[in-house]
Amino acid sequence: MVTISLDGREVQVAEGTKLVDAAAAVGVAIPTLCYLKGLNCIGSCRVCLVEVEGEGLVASCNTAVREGMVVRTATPAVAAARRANLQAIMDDHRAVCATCVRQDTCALRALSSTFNLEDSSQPLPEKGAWDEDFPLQRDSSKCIKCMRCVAICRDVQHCGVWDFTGVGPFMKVTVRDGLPISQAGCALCGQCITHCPTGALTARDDVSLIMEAILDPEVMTVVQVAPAVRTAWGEGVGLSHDEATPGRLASALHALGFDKVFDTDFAADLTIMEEGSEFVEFMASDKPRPMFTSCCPGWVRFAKLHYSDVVCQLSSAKSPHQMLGAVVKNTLADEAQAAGKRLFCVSIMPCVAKKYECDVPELATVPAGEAPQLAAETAPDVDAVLTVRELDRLLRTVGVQCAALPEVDFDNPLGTSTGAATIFGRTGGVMEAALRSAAYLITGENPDFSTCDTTDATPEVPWVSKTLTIGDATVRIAIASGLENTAQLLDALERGEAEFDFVEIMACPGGCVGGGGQPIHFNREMGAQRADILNRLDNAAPLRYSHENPDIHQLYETWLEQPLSHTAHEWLHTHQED
Ligand code: HC1
Ligand code: SF4
Repeated sequence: MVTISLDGREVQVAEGTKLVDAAAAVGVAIPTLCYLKGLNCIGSCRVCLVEVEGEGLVASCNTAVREGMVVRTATPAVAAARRANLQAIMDDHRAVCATCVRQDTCALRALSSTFNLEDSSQPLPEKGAWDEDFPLQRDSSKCIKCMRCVAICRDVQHCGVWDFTGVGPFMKVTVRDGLPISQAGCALCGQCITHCPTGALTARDDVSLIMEAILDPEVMTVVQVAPAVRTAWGEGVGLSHDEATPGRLASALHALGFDKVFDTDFAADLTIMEEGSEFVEFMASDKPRPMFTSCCPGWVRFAKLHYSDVVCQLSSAKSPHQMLGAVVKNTLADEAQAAGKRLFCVSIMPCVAKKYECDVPELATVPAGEAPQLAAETAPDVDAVLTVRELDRLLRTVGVQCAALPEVDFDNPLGTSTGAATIFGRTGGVMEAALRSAAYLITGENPDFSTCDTTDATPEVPWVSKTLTIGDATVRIAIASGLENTAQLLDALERGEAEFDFVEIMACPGGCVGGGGQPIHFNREMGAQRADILNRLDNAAPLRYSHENPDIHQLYETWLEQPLSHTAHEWLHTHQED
């Protein structure tokens, strides 16, 4: 341990601790913009300046404690220097706060009022050219060159999409090698968006598409919400985690005017039936190990762009929201037609890559005579995807008083789900849900929950692994979240240093609870808090095994026969060659 004096207090912290963290440990919050603990400690914005006796002003994010250091964080000289640095940043930022989607979560805006900054007297930078159809949007005129996107994309997500050119005042953050963003290897995880301190990086806004559909009397709008949405949607509309229940979320979606409000959790149970059955067949085959989960589109896109050799080992099961879209388009077509309407499916997702996934051609249901209800030869299962941030903005725009809403059930028959489905939204959850049902399929008995427990999976470790005995079978599993962790796991598999039968990958650290479409916080504990909510919902659920969902049985009886049937393949599995 090292002892320093901080604002006259004696503070003891571990060797190597940065001054900014030593101060935080005793409740002294030093303002920062470019800093990301353990990731981006470059001292470039110089907003975190503090005074060190004998040294003058230093950036507290890249200065480690030394024995006997005397540090002052709150003096007029420190404040004046921080303000001057902030003003220089503001002078080069197109501060159009009134219309910026990040106005409530912009770190620069929050500091600008604290430090009483002035509007820039210089010509505002121009917004650079960008592909407006791409789900990830960038406005370079709002970039403050903090390099957080560069660090997160390179070091946590293994994609290295962002780079910079020039130095000093001429420095610019760019897409690597001057490539168009669509060709730069972006997995669309959205982590650069949630780690950007300003409005420079955002997700494509699709709210107007949904408003048009809701207002069109000839459209039957169907909405579904992902597992991880229920943990976070209240954050952007002023509800506590306790107030923001799934029942109030269903109510809020009705208040927005959606005709049917379904739950992606239903389809997560369906995914387990299909993927669990696929896994049981896979275990009896001599196919190359492992089989990878395929429900995370950021991971699937990453595999296609960066590790194409493993694409053939992905489960062919579509992701739950695509499955639900296919079920809706096939089973509600007659009802919509009788009402003289066309179906429009909307998914509310904690994810940016889902905006891309719903446009992937090989995920569309191909009727080929099997599904004559569909008017078109091929039609998207899901017509539009909104992030949780867009949902929250829509609720605020429409003026839905969420706190006053009653709690209601999701509509049926596509609204019933089990606890197994709920935990899809955190790292390890898909694996755990699949094992609960795969064990039943193999042994005819439900396994003990502790056998399948994956709550030790965290974003911090490259992967967690276990070897389970299920009946006569030995099953080696691994779980990774975050794409750098994923890359390390794939490299170990490639080198023969690890061997598994079934691997779950989630692109975002911690899984969908930390998704790139979730409300933005600079509190890195938030992902774990949201995961706890999912675990609590699972523990409290009356049904906790996907194969016990009665409405899933009904769906098979009425439409699909059994898992992996011909119709199940038509509706619920990808039709890709690669
Ligand atoms: Fe996910 Fe999924 S768990 S991918 O992480 O398989 O986004 O929540 O919706 O579809 O169910 C995201 C979450 C989500 C799908 C499910
Ligand atoms: Fe990198 Fe993910 Fe951002 Fe794409 S979305 S640039 S992969 S951090």
